[in-house]
Amino acid sequence: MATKENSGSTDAESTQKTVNAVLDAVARTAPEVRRGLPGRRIAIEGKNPSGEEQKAADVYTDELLLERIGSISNVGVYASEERASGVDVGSGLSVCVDPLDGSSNLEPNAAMGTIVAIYDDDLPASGRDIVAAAYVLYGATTTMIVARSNKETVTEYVIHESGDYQVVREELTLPENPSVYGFGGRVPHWVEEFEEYVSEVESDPSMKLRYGGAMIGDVNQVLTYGGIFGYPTLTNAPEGKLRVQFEGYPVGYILEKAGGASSDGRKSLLDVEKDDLHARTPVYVGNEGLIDDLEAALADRY
Ligand code: P6P
Repeated sequence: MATKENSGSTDAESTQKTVNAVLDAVARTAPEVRRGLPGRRIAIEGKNPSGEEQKAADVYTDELLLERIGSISNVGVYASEERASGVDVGSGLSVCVDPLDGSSNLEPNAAMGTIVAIYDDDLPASGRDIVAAAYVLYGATTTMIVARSNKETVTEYVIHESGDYQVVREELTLPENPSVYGFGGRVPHWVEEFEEYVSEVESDPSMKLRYGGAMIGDVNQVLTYGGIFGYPTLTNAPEGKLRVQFEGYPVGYILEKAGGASSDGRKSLLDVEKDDLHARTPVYVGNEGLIDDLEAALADRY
């Protein structure tokens, strides 16, 4: 495990160099991930640390990314949703990965993603320790969205079969007029105040449902069209389903950088504090107005 003095010792320049190397490794590995999917739809023995079924594709992607990211200098720890604890790979930054977010979408051949969060501190880190967050979306094409601490805007790349990648959208910001919404969890398990909020959203004729079952695909719809995605607090799971370190922080960071907002129902996702690497949190991201309305709707609960 990287020690505090190590993880805090990287200066700004070496931090950005390491961030570039990690993002380059993730982009260049994406085509290999994609090529390895067809033969790996099967579930394997065992569960991930969150108690979820693991697919061969999850393990394959995780092992590829550990090998590529773990060999980058100034990366101290590689942690993943598929591993109980971080792997000590040297000293420096901490990299958290959800290797194949939405892998249950493999069988129906729907969108999936790889999520990366890079922290300049020990794990479990704070959302305010993020120095870069990114996600690869395996859709009709393969794209990568990147937000960095040293840049005020979000960049979208397309990744080619060769692993080369190029910018397709610079200064990506959420459209001002939102038009899509998508919320996870079973409706009978939504809390009453959330159900009322969703009815309000649904009554807006400009809003339409977009929910694909993989957060990255759904968040990318919000980033493209404006709107809100949420995996809410549930009556049978008050902390929701999504993991803070691997999903909540990085997606919250990206959406806030793109001019939107994030929340756990009360405050920015980046201010959620948990002391367990695999802790969960309710996740809501999207246009500021929609997030403000959500927090007002849930205020009576907290
Ligand atoms: P449900 C995928 O398993 C995931 O972690 C997220 O990518 C996605 O938003 C959510 O779970 C989907 O959960 O309960 O709708 O299957």
